[in-house]
Amino acid sequence: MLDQRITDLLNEQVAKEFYSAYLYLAFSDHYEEAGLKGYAHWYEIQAQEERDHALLIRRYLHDAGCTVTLGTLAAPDVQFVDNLAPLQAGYDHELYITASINDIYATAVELHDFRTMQFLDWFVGEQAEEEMNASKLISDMKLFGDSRGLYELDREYSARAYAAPSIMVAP
Ligand code: OFO
Repeated sequence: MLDQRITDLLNEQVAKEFYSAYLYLAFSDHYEEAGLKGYAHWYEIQAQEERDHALLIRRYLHDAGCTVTLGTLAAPDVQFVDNLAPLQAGYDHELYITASINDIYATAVELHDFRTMQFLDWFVGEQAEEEMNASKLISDMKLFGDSRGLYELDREYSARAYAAPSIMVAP
């Protein structure tokens, strides 16, 4: 069993990860409707990854003998003024998720919950990667986002392949 504080924070994180998936699906819808199918695809894959993160935490809670409590998801705000806006919102969202993971980690340190610290190590690395990816999406669009460049970037993002998280055990 885990400390109730950790259990509560991890349950909240499950909802945040599912919300991330929901948010990125909204981004995907925006790009689909704007005719940018590569970006739409990229965010569909990102939504899959976020769902995986939620499931990993859910599995960790179950395996630790804790109760899983699913929270309520809000509808994402999808009023984007241009094609750059979702990318900027995505970067801000990743910073928020990183802070959330760090808060759980800090609580685990305080409680000497080494098991949860070890579990969260993968998420710490994943957040670093996701912040970097989100930042690159922005700089690429700013640098190359004229009509021809945007066409090429869209083609590039259409090639993203889904890969399950390395710590996810195949069913
Ligand atoms: Fe769940 O990885 Fe980012 O948000």
